[in-house]
Amino acid sequence: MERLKPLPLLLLLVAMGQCQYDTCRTFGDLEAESRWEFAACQPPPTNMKEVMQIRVDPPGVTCGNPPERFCTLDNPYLCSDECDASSPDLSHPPQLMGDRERGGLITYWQTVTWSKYPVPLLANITLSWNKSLEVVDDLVVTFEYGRPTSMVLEKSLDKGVTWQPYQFYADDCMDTFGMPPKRVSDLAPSNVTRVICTEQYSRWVGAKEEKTVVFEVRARFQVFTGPKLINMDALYTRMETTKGLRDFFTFTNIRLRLLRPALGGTYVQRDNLLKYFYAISNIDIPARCQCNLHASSCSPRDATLMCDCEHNTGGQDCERCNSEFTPSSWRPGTFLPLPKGTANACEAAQTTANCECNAHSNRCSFIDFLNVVTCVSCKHNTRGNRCQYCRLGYYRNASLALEDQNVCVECECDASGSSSPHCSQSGSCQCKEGAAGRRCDSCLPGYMWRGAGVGCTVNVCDETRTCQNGGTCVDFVSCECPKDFEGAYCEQNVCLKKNTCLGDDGSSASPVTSRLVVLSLGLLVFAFS
Ligand SMILES: *[C@@H]1O[C@H](CO)[C@@H](O)[C@H](O)[C@H]1NC(C)=O
Ligand SMILES: *[C@@H]1O[C@H](CO)[C@@H](O)[C@H](O)[C@H]1NC(C)=O
Ligand SMILES: *[C@@H]1O[C@H](CO)[C@@H](O)[C@H](O)[C@H]1NC(C)=O
Ligand SMILES: *[C@@H]1O[C@H](CO)[C@@H](O)[C@H](O)[C@H]1NC(C)=O
Ligand SMILES: [Ca+2]
Repeated sequence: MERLKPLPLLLLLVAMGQCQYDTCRTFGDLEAESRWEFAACQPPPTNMKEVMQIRVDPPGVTCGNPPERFCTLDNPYLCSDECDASSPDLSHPPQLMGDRERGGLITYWQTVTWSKYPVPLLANITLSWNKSLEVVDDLVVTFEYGRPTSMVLEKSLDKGVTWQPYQFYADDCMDTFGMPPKRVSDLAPSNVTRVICTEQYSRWVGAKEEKTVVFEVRARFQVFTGPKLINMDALYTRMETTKGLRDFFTFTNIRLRLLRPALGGTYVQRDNLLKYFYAISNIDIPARCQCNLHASSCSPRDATLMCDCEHNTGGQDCERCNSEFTPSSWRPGTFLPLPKGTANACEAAQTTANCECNAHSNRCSFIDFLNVVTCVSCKHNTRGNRCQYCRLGYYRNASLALEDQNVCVECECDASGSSSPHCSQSGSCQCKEGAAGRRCDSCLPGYMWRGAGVGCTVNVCDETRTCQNGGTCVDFVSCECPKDFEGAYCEQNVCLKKNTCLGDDGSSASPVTSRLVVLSLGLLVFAFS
């Protein structure tokens, strides 16, 4: 890997600010060789206890108001300790669960004692960030004076609106929660997100021996990566492809429901209830901001953590496109292909307009609440919100691509022969009676084109509707009859009508005509033939 000198580095930084780039990169110093390190975009992990809001329920469960003496399980007869909320040295407020301890001094939150036994001694500790986070290592809760006999770890994904159990803890899982005891090491890739009850952190081993209750994240990762977390790529691939896996490690709030304090390995002793209480000195939450793989940092703004979104995304979790980008082009970034991932940047409205609008418009407008794009001013005789249809009076040339400039062909329906200027998808115009052809510019048999404004009219006489008795069809409109005949088809013999035929030679009457006359005049005429 080539060492980057100061000038190229500066250029790269400038370039980064201007261009879209596919990956987040940091300038790493690995084995004394400085180089760019490419990785999927995610903020570095931090201990989120530094920025958590702590709420303890019920109100008044914190000791010291009024001041109270307490004993310990290790030595229940030495009860010289006192909790007094009004004294800085003797108070144990909730924020001591998240403080930085200095000089080896352990500071802790502590509850009232179980003096109201047998009413259960319950306490809820709710930790809130108002931001979705992704846990990256074990959550560790440190209990002074013994770990609870039973408790539930819960989480919320929606800022505290709904909650779900994360893990159950009891010295007897079956007895307390009706669940068989499990360990995370029992889990396989197929059920790594199963909510289990564990007895590992609740059995009495002495108050000073084991102080921690752990939610094992590392061991769950190891199901995919192997025991030394070497194959992180396998984890990232799983994160991409296994539904619900990322959600499992994501939360906005964590709640500890403390259900029963440490009992010292025996039954509750009613004669000394001052030794039963909860005390927590520390809660470690190693996590990172969940930014949908679109940010490499996360910072507090107005006391709320916000992702510093890249890739034209915005919002607290980079969960949408910035306003000048096409909303529907939003995708989360991905870890794949490993190791750099794909940015899936939001697309600019101008560049997407061309493909969203089938190359017939370069302007879109967005209807935000419908999350749809509508193309503006479709050209090339197209219409529709994606310019995907032909304007009325045009039809699609099916042998051309939708993006072709000539895709819409004018119907050219003949104004005289058509009843509408619009045509069907195949280009057929709607013809008036007697008209025919795709454009309705010709006539059916028996009809005659009469020119603009008229179109086709039915023939009065033609080859099938012949003029009789030697009459001539003039312009398909009328029969011109010989002397002595009249009627539309010259079918009437004038002398017959006037009874003047005897004086004529009748030479023009052919046998055919005679028979036709027979048909029309009946028995009276029959006598003449
Ligand atoms: C703790 O929270 C649960 C809801 O998860 C609620 O039902 C319960 O009453 C709370 N307990 C206390 C002591 O506030
Ligand atoms: C929580 O975060 C949202 C931003 O997503 C912000 O609008 C809101 O004010 C925050 N609420 C509190 C209580 O800080
Ligand atoms: C998880 O799956 C493995 C293998 O399929 C099985 O042996 C184990 O019992 C399961 N664990 C739980 C908690 O269901
Ligand atoms: C449709 O497009 C093809 C290919 O360019 C062309 O040959 C044909 O004439 C077009 N048809 C119409 C009706 O314009
Ligand atoms: Ca502390």
